[in-house]
Amino acid sequence: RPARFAVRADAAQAATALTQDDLKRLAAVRAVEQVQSGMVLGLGTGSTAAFAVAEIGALLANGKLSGIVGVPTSKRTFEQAMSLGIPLSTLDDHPVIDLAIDGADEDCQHSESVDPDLNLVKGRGGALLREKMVEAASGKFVVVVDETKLVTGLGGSGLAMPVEVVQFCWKYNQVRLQGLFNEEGCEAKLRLNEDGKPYVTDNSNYIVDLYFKTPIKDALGAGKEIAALEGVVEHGLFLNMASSVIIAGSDGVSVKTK
Ligand code: ABF
Repeated sequence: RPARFAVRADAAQAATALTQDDLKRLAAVRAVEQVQSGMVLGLGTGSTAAFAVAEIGALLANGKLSGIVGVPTSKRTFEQAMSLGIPLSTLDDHPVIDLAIDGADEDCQHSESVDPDLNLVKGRGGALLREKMVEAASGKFVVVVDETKLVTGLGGSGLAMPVEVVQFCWKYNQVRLQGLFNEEGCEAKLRLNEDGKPYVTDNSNYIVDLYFKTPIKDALGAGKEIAALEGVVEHGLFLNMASSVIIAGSDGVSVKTK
């Protein structure tokens, strides 16, 4: 299926000596330009998405936006949005979302010049399940990242690809996940807090992080195999879900669109 690929580098945004936080804010603010009064919004999680939530809160406070309803993707985002006075709801009450804005851990640049993958790894912040539910329910899902998130193949950063599993017999699933990707030199590790206790998600589950040594060969196939394991709740491969990715870098802001 041929895909149209649009990159818009905005020279006016080009800047030097911007911090990573500046870049995150630039991407987030650009995404919020798509928000219109009356929209139901998916509110992402993480430091980049938090800039978008803050911007939405500011626009509501100064009257430039109204009638917004936000559906948060984590308890953290719920707290932030509440503190900003953003009216909130749930997927139960608002199952159709107009626009979701969220960050990512990896944005795949695999075949950038021909076909934008817009495939992502998400969930290092631990919110992957609610993020995937909310973003799958969104008519438009805009991803905001700084340039450090760009990779040439998912899993290629050497950092975690998270899998949320039920607590019951989590080791059983750790071993099965390890077994799926042994040949790819993957290590499956239970995510721990600083105190050495297991990290518990907002949904009372554990996370097994998969560390690949090289990019995942077949991300679509890998996602299907992981999801087929009983006791796996969700995984952090967000494939073919994003409508666009806004990338802020030292050369400016660019937008990849399907
Ligand atoms: C969420 O926040 C997660 O899916 C992802 O793990 C994380 C990215 O955080 P940050 O913007 O702080 O890098 O979007």
